[in-house]
Amino acid sequence: MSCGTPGMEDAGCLFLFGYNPNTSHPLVARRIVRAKEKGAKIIVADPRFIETARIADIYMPIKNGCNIAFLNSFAYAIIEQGLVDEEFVREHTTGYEDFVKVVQKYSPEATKDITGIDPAMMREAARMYATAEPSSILCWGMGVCQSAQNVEAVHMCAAIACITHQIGKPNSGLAPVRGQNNVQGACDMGALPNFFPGYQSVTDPAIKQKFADAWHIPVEQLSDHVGYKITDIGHLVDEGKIHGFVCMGEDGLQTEPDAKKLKEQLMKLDFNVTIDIFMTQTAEISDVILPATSWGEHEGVFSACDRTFQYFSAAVPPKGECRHDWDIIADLSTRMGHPMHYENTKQIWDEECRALWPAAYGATYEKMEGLGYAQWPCPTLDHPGSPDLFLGGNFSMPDGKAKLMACDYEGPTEVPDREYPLVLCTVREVGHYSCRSMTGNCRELTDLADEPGYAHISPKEAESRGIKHNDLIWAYSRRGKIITRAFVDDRVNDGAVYMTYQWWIGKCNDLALHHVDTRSHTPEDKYSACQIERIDDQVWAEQHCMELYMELKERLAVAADGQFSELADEQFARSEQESESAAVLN
Ligand SMILES: Nc1nc2c(c(=O)[nH]1)N[C@H]1C(S)=C(S)[C@@H](COP(=O)(O)OP(=O)(O)OC[C@H]3O[C@@H](n4cnc5c(=O)[nH]c(N)nc54)[C@H](O)[C@@H]3O)O[C@H]1N2
Ligand SMILES: Nc1nc2c(c(=O)[nH]1)N[C@H]1C(S)=C(S)[C@@H](COP(=O)(O)OP(=O)(O)OC[C@H]3O[C@@H](n4cnc5c(=O)[nH]c(N)nc54)[C@H](O)[C@@H]3O)O[C@H]1N2
Ligand SMILES: [Mo]
Repeated sequence: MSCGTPGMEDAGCLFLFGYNPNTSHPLVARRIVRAKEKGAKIIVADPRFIETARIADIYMPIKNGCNIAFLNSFAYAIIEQGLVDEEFVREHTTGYEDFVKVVQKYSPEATKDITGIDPAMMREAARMYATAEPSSILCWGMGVCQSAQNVEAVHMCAAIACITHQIGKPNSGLAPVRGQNNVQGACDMGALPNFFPGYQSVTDPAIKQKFADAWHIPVEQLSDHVGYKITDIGHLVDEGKIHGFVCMGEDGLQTEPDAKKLKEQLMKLDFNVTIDIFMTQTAEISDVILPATSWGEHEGVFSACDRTFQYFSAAVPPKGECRHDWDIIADLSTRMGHPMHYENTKQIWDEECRALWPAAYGATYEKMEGLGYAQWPCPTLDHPGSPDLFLGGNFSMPDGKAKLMACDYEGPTEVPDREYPLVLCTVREVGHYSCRSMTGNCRELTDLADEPGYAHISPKEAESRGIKHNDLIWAYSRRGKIITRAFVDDRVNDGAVYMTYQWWIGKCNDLALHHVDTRSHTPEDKYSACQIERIDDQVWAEQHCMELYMELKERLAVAADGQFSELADEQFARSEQESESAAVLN
């Protein structure tokens, strides 16, 4: 993000494009409510009437899969109404003429059928965003990232902020409000195929030398090609390019699209290791499971989406054979011939992060403990951290200018047809989390919502199929067929089915298309074609659903027992006793 999350409260306009904070990030949602209370304008563009739409000044009911057409048209409406900050464009950007050449084909009238947006509303929204004082923030989420032309849509969002000068000043710019509590941290620390920690390229010779020196190894030992991406694992196994796989904190058989096919592919691996805190479907088919500690059992640093490092400490000691992730990695490395020894996370932070990444050098444990956080860039020990990036229009391209980019609209990959007439759009819900290994193992949460989960459909789609609210239904696509429960919902558009990817029985990833973009290799989870159908015998369906659920739970329990060694049993008993006596002492 170019701004800090707290600063969102002080913007003049927040534009939410494919982002549903009330469900996904309640704390950010709260900031948005406060911004509204302080007088900010809110624009929401989403195919669903999401909760924030209720407090929006303009709600734009876009059609699924329209992003590039919408953004081009939004930019068109900015240019057409004379809302471009020409001086800022001249001084701080390049590529404006080429940008206009693309965008000028997308008048609100020309895109109306693709976006579903009335031209007058498009112009009004463009005015509201471009003219807001003191700043506007364009927020996006998975509605952008999990669509076709996702990288291009991000380029467009950046360009729109630049041409209106709604970036480069406090509390402005771009807020790709990232997913998990530490997805930003994983990227910061180099858990990406092309970067060392701090976004330093694995193919840059000088950078390689720096890391080789720090790790006391000859530079030749560092691979000079970019690694594979998670969404490529399946087909690379098929192609014989991958034989072994270590999977840390991911349950691909629940969360990757076309999950059935992925299972067949992972079964072909010669060797498969899972490092997790629960028995998952992916762990179940692994040769080895290394049990890790959970957030309450370890300490470390999380980076929030706005580049804020936050130190957190352990609440309880680990149980049984569970070890910290960092300790597992260090041990694996040592056993594979590169000794790695750390005493604690502070040592890792100082040696692997601060010493090697200039923008994090000033973010010491002491500072995080004192202030509670440090926000990068934080280059020196006395630096307070940086809530805002690009102040004064200083961008990170070599010439210091932002490069404006636009492209033509291509549309989604698998469009509805007669056989599969509905758009399958997969999203989140507030009560359960991602692969549901954590929330699905929590009784209070499963009491609130449980298998097989829900498919949200409009009253019209329900009625035309004789489906009633809460009925069990079939949902199917070219890739699979599952049972789920109908949620008849007047907040969703006709022609689409919204499923959350949490459910193990109502698993939408058995239906979703595996298609990734060429740059980031992110799956197009927001759009594929499907059909739904009523089930006449609801009593049978309830029974069938329950059987499938019990069978899966039983299988996972058996798999977990098989992994639990006698040694662990003993240690577990001991640590139970210890924590009981610790509790008594406390
Ligand atoms: N309770 C809970 N919270 C979570 C998670 C969870 O599983 N449970 N997961 C976390 C993770 S990993 C992430 S990444 C974040 C994601 O959080 P969000 O980005 O909010 O994710 P989604 O709900 O998947 O999608 C956002 C919105 O995109 C809209 N959308 C669908 N199609 C389109 C389209 O074509 N164009 C546009 N512009 N919008 C479209 C959807 O209707 C939806 O409202 O949430 C995090 N928070
Ligand atoms: N159809 C569809 N599919 C999607 C999405 C979608 O919108 N639609 N969203 C995608 C997105 S944005 C994301 S981020 C992914 C998320 O998908 P996943 O990453 O697969 O799911 P999570 O539930 O976040 O967590 C993965 C695993 O980490 C384990 N875990 C938790 N804490 C720790 C720990 O401290 N150490 C270790 N080693 N393991 C731990 C959990 O038990 C869990 O099994 O799903 C993606 N899949
Ligand atoms: Mo995510």
